[in-house]
Amino acid sequence: MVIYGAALGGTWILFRITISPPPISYGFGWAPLREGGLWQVITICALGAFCSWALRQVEIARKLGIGLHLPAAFSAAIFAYASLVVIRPLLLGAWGYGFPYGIMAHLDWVSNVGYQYLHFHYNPFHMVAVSFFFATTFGLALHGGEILAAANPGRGQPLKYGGHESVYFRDTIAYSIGELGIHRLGYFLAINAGIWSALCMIISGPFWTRGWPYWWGWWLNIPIWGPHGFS
Ligand code: 07D
Repeated sequence: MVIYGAALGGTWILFRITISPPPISYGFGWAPLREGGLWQVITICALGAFCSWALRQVEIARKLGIGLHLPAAFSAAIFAYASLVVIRPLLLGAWGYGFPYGIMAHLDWVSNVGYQYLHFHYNPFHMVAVSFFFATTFGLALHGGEILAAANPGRGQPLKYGGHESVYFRDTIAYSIGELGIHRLGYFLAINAGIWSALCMIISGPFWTRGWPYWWGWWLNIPIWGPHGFS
């Protein structure tokens, strides 16, 4: 269906191919295939595929007798995707609020939606999501670096394990979270990145319609600044 949609689009330039959602005027109705109907079918298939994928992870985890941490983590990613193409459009009143499937098209959508709220960096939940994304990559780089360092001690040196890794961190920052702990931390950071991304979009429009910088008015208006305040 993606290829059919691309064939209807009049270009085979990879970066320009796009399959757009229906115009807002269709509301929650079905649109003809060429006018967003394909987007609707593709969205249903995508969500079906992602959810079945998560359920297969559950099946395999059960077969192996391990916890359900993997499907739980993947569910955060599915939640982030669903927040953009199902939850937010449902709250705003039309499927047309979903994002288009295309390389440049989805980037343009992100830019346009961002500027609708003047300056998206001021969205407090976007701030939290971005912080979790950065913390996740930082944590993975540190952890990956440490594991590689222990596994590559240099020619002629014995391989090093967890004990050396913990001591390395105790020596550098006076604390080691431990072998299990570092994976709990990574799991926590990464899942929160997805969850706060979803939340930052669900509130944009349905619960806050002005520019995000204005949300921070509460900060300028709190009484500790004195009788005249900042605003
Ligand atoms: C959504 C992926 C789910 C994946 C699934 C599986 C397949 C199949 C098959 C391989 C969540 C997919 C599977 C496809 C593959 C095979 C076989 C994960 C998802 C289910 N922003 N912003 C985010 C930053 C600005 C804006 C998120 C940074 C501007 C809008 C993240 C900056 C403006 C939206 C983020 C920045 C703006 C976002 C995205 C910096 C524009 C969103 C990650 C440094 C002017 C989106 C829920 C994500 C969002 C989003 C980061 C800047 C607008 C937190 C670092 C100021 C409109 N931004 N942004 O969601 O939250 O991951 O979506 O400037 O919609 Mg932003």
